[in-house]
Amino acid sequence: MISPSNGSTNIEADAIITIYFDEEIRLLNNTSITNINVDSLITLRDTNSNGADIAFDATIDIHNQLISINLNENLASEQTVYILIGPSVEDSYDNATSTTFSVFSTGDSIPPSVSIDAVLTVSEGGA
Ligand SMILES: [Ca+2]
Ligand SMILES: [Ca+2]
Repeated sequence: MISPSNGSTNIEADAIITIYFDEEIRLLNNTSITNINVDSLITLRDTNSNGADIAFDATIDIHNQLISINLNENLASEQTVYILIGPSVEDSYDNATSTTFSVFSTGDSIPPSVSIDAVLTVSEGGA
């Protein structure tokens, strides 16, 4: 289960993305997931699966159930983000997960710009 969920909007620019599993997970070859190798399990891109990579550092909790993805930089205003975790992890009974993805977007964090139009009024008449 990925948070923000697929289709979410108005996500904070500095959001921490999480992927939660309802049981302990490990790599398919039965080795443990670490704060180092967890990074390679996750695809995080701008806009869609073909977008530019978004830099992050992921960690996994001591229960091996919650992956937290810390973004190196805040997301942009109204940015669309694509995150995917492939069928690369399994539970302790060798049941591999299926591919899970989420596409969400950040809110508008840019204040409205103000423009003032000066209207030149020409007064008629005069001396
Ligand atoms: Ca296995
Ligand atoms: Ca990491």
